[in-house]
Parts: sequence; C-alpha cells; structure tokens
Amino acid sequence: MPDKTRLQLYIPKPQARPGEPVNFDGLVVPEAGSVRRPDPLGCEADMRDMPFSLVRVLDEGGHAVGPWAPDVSPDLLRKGLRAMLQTRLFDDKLFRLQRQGKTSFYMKSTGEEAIGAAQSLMLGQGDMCFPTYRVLSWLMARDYPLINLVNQLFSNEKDPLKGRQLPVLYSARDYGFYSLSGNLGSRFGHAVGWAMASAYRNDDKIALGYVGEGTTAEGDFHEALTFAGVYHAPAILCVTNNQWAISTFAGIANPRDTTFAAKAIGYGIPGLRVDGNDFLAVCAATQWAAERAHANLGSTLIEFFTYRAAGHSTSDDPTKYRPVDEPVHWPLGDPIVRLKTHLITIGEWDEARHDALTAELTEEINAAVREGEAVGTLGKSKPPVAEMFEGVFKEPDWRVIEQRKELGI
Ligand SMILES: Cc1ncc(C[n+]2csc(CCOP(=O)(O)OP(=O)(O)O)c2C)c(N)n1
Repeated sequence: MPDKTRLQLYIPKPQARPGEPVNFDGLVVPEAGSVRRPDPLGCEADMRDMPFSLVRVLDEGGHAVGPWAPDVSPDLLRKGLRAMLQTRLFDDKLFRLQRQGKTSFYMKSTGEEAIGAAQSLMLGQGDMCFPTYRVLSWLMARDYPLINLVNQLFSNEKDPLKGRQLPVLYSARDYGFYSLSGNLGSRFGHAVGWAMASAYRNDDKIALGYVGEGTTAEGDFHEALTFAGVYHAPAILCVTNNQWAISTFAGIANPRDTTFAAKAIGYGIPGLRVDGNDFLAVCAATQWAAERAHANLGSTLIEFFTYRAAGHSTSDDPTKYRPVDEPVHWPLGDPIVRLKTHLITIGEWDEARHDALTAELTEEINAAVREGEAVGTLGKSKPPVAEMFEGVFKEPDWRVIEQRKELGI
C-alpha cells in the first residue's frame, strides 16, 4: 500500500484572542464609491462579482461618493440619525437597568444601528420585516412608543405582549415588525413564505428577513434561500455579519476566503456585500433590492458587514474571547459618527443641534422609564394571569381548555 499523507481536521481560529494584539489583517476595505452599481433589473448571472466587493458610499471626509450614493433628503438622514442615537441611548440605559435588577435580560445593537434604521425608512408601511433582536432601530425609526418597550422589558402588568415573549423579543405588526423568535433562523423562511403569499395574491408588498452570520449555519437559512430562488419571492434577505455569534467568530460559520453574500450564487439570486456601518450604503442597497423585488425579479441576499461593538447580551463578557480593544479598532467606524459627520459636511447639522438632540432623547427615554417604573419593574408587577390563554390560538386548542380548567380561570 503506497504511503498516504495522514489527514488532519482543520479547525478555524480567530485572528486574535484576549491579550493578543488586535488583528484585522486580510480585511480588504475598498474605497468608498469604487464598486460598480449593476442595473437592479439586470440578469443575476452578470452580477456574480458583487458578493466579493463591499458597497460603500461615505468616504473618510463624510462625503457621499460613487454610483451607489442614494437620492435621500436631509430630513430623512436626520430621521435616521435620530433613530440610531435613540437606539444607542436606550440600549445603554436598559443595560444599566438590567444590572439593577429591573429587567431580567437585555441585548444591545451597538455599532449596528444603521441597518434597522435605514431599512425601516426605505421600506413601505405595508411591507413586513422579520427581525432579529439586533434591529431595535427599525422600531425607533417608525416612532414605536418607548413605553411599550419599557413595559415589556420590565415584564409588568402593561407589557403589550402580556408576558408571552421574553424581553427584547418584540412584536409590532402595525410597525411592519413581525413577532421576534428566539429560535434563530426560523423567521427567515417565514419572510420568504410571507413574500410568496404577497406575490400569489398579486399584492405589492415585499418582505425583509434578517439573520446573524452565525445563523447562516442553520438549515432554516438554506431552506429559505431555496424557496426564495425557486419562486422568485419578493424579499430582501439580510445577513448581519457582526463578526461574532456570542463567543464564536464568523470563520466558524463560513470559510475565510469567501463571503456570506456569496452564498446567494448557489441559489440563483443576486448577492450584495455592503458596509453596514454606512447609513447611506444601507439605504442604497435596500432601494436596489426593493426595486428588483417590485419588478417581479425576486429576492436579493445582502450581507451587511459590521461589528458587534458590545457584548452579545447582558449574560455575556466579550473580554473572555476577543481582545478588549477590538471594537475601537474596527476599520469601518461607528455608524452614528459617520452619518453625523456627513450631515455636518453637507451643512445640514452641527454639534449644538447634536447635543440638543442627545439631551432631548435622553429625557424622552428617562420619562418612559419613569412611567414604566411606576407600573412596576421585574417581579414587582406582572401581566394579568387570567389573560394568559387569550389571543394565542384562533380556536382554543384542547390543551388550552384543559389547562384553563386546571387553573380554574
Ligand atoms: C436555533 C437556535 N440555536 C441556538 C440558539 C442560542 N443562541 C442565541 S443567540 C446565538 C448567537 C447568534 O449569532 P448570530 O446569528 O451571528 O447573531 P448575532 O447575535 O451575532 O446578532 C445563539 C447560538 C438559539 N437561540 N436558537
């Protein structure tokens, strides 16, 4: 028998662990404005280079440059900035309140605020977003009442979901925000199914689905893409690649030499790879994919390249698995600072207005928290037990009837 090389299993490792210098070597960041913008109504086969580039609009000086620079008004940009800042301030406040025992659990979206905010403002009122827990800025951009968030987070008597969901797993149909699921990936297929139903009924609404990059390793992601490709579902399917799935780095879900956007090629749909910290690039890519979906050309997969600057949740300590200063070295910067700089550069914003907005939003958040505290924080007040069985099934399931009898309510 001829000599054979012994096989070795390859185990991917991140470029830096705690105590090691931050290492983003190999990360290629193209100049803003340098990536081509294919015709959104063009043929998918002619776009297969797109998943290997990175669409960027805002340059270092805060100018919007290149073919992807979207036609959006300063008012819309200010609305986006407001939603992002509100999300950041709300996250910081609620994180502290969790440490004080006022809510059981919290998840921040620090560094990723541009994605939900821009997409919320680009899509229509009847369109439906199938969110993850990292797109609170979607709701902020649509002025969802802060008190509803606070009451749910405090699990109190006025929780709009009556204790049926965990904190942060919001549900707001009228705001185009489908009920969040803790079962990662399960909503991606729902987004595609919802989009297919819209097309089947000859409606004009489109769906938007999110998963984190870690979740692309779940079967649900691939099943959803199969249906999306086969049936030309009018959906925008987004992977928010924030580099980390709790303590697992992105290289565990995808080989290092390819991209998450490139998965689109195998399913026959266009894949775009977009700077997720660039509010204008997110707007532009969303408009592009929406135009394509509305023209009956089906789904687009968009990888938003970003960075989870905070811990995964209040139960996580990222200093255990990545260098403590990694977030500050992230080459694509802070999305709020970048949009603010752009608005200042085009003469539509200034530091004084920014400070005033920060003060106004802080007071709004504090007022909502005070109102929620007056109802009750975790354990001090709870949703009405008698209503526990209401509003879940259209026709009561036999188990619900039995359980209700047992409780005598
Ligand atoms: C089906 C399923 N598997 C595992 C988990 C546990 N879990 C919760 S969040 C998470 C990490 C998800 O990472 P990613 O998809 O990258 O999203 P991110 O949190 O980074 O936004 C895991 C494994 C879960 N909730 N559901």
